[in-house]
Amino acid sequence: MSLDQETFELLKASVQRFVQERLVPAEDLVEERDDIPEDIVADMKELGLYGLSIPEEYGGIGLNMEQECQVAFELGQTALAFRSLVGTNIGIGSQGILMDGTPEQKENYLPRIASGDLVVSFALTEPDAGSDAASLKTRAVADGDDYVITGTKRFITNAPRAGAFTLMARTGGPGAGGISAFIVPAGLPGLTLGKPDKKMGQRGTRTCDVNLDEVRVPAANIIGGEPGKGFKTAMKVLDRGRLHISAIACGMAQRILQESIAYAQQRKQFGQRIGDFQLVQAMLADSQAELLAGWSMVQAVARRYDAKPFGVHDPEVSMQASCTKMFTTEMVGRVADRGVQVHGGSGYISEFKVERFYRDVRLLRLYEGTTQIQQLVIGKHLMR
Ligand code: COS
Repeated sequence: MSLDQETFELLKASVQRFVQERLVPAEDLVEERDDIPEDIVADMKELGLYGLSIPEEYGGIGLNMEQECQVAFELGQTALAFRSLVGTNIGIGSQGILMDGTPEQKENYLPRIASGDLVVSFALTEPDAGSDAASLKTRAVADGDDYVITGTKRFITNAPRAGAFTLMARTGGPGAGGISAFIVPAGLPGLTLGKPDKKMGQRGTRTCDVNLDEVRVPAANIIGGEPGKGFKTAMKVLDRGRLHISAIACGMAQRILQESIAYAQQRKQFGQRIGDFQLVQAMLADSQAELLAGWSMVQAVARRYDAKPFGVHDPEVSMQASCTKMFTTEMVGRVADRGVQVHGGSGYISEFKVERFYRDVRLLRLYEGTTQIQQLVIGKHLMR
């Protein structure tokens, strides 16, 4: 699956324009309101952003991973809340259904996910199960043709907007083999949302707990129809998500570098532009070189991802996706830190965008697997 090159270039150019002309000017409003204005949500739907990765037969745009990363790079160049809004439909919320869903589940959900009429969230993390995802406690107990689900899911991105959740729950014994992935529609009796999380950054991104108190879900909503496969589905989804996040990290590094260069070009000290001082140039040079390294990794690994059969676990590609997520998200942290440094005292003042981006990028090293989890995936693969 991929979009032909000519159409893809047109799409990329319109996303670039949209980011620069529509999203960048709205950044302060999003920061202030901690929400994305509905007219922008509507424009994002109109542009097809919710359906970037969904095949054309289900009404999406049908990008392959390499193309998705290029678009994600563009979306990464503005407040990360905009990307987050569409991110779960493009990635972690939808891909389990696309990879492992039954034909009926795909027909039923993917067209609405692609159009953005249905927002779908990914619910894996729990109060006591984060990095150790296989230890999750949410229970799904078989009862006739249904399962009755009880538990709490934590930090669920887009939960307040979600119409459905790709939700992992335990149908069997302990460990990974006892986990199943369910499609859980929002609004079922017993499903309630916690209060909005107050976060360090990424204002405008909505996250909260999802509480399930004996929520009755048809057995037909198990992704793929067969219990016990949910952990693998979640891991495959995260492999893909980790590449997407890597592209976002590179986009944001590009934006911070641009902000830093612009500042270094206009700010004068000791009678000249600070960018003419070699110590400032060294910071810019380090950021540029690391960004190039990270972006080269993303593109190379995304191509390898596309070369394997879709939805099939290739441990080598998983390991490379972890390398890429580890490197790029740590890289953007360093780029943001240098960005603040180049801005001097102004970098600590919220009027300048780098102050906000510095906080925003901190999350990239945490979600979809911390840096330490990526190290474990890489290390375990090397020691097989
Ligand atoms: N794709 C498909 N299957 C995978 C996989 C992948 N990327 N990684 C592991 N598996 C399979 C394994 O092959 C194994 O299958 P078998 O039992 O048939 O051999 C099964 O899943 C269990 O794997 P493993 O034993 O490696 O699981 P662990 O419990 O050791 O967990 C980590 C592995 C730590 C890597 C996993 O729990 C993880 O990624 N944690 C972080 C979770 C995360 O990113 N959370 C963020 C929440 S979303 S914002």
